[in-house]
Amino acid sequence: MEWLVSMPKVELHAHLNGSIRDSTLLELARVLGEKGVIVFSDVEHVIRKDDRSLVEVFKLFDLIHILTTDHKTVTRITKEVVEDFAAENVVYLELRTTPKRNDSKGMSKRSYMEAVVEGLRAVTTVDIDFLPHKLDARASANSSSANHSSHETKRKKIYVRLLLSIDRRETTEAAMETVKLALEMRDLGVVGIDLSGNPIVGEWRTFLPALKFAQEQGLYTTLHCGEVPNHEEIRSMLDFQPQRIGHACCFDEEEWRKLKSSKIPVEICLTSNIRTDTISSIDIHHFVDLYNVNHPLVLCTDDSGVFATSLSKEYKLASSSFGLGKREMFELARTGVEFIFADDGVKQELREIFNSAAKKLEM
Ligand code: 6MZ
Repeated sequence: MEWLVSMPKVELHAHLNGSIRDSTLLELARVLGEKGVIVFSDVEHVIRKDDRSLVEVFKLFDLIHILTTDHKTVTRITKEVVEDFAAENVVYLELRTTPKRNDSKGMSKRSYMEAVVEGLRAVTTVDIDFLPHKLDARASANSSSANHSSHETKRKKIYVRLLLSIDRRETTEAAMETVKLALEMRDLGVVGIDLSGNPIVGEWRTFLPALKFAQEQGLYTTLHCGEVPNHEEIRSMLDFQPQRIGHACCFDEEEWRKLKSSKIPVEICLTSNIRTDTISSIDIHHFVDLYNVNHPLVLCTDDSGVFATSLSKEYKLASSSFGLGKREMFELARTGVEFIFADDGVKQELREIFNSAAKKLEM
């Protein structure tokens, strides 16, 4: 396990509000309990529980959102989540979150995202690079992204890019607002759009106009696809040709064929799929089939807080369940670099990080 922690890794499917430390959630719940907003004893066991159905997971997210949706807390959890990923040698993190409007807190989708960016700026345990490289170097002074400074100080460094999530509960207009916000925030490290939320809620045609617009404007897109067996939707999503998809659990034969010929990379979240019973047992997980045919895939955590996991644990689970050795694990992590949504400069720097780690770890 230690070896898997020390190995560099890329995380491409992590929801901000799903990745919060339990200790932070409990602290926030206690404070709201004292204020009489919630009853602490009612929510404590919900937070501590780590085995939930897919339906229960979305109820938990509603609770988490009550605890976290104010600007200060959004900033805090962003900082903590990035630092937690960096602590286990995630060298590139694509963090996704749903911009939220909350009138009672004076929060707009934009101010929510500004609080997220504040959180990135507040990261202290590692150097963080979150601004696109083509920008004026002066603008990225805050991000400690200057290469030489990280070499000189030999501090750990993490690249972070943001994806804005459209929640399946949203209307076409709300989805469009998120895409426009993503476009406005490109120079703050927003690289793409995700479609997520309760898979039994909402219809593909509601989100399509916003997703099409995102694609036309050159934003990358990734879709939660096939968390439930909605075959019409799965086929429409594959036809849409997103740059990546998440999960791909409930595909039929025809959909597997379509996916494999499309070469669309799949974000695989093993623990999440097992815990939510989307896949009944790890030994029948589609990871094996995709891995064996060399389909592009990347191991991810989904919601490391909600499912009590970490990226190293996901690699450990894959290694022990599917009999993969160190070299295979390292190569799996390394190929993830090819599916990131950041610019080629970042890709190249990550390739170099993996090359030098390969030497150090004698791969
Ligand atoms: C679908 C999921 C998810 O955006 O508030 N989310 N959507 N399937 C999943 N698999 C279990 N896990 C998380 O983070 C929480 C939100 O991410 C989506 C849900 O919309 C959830 O409310 P943010 O930071």
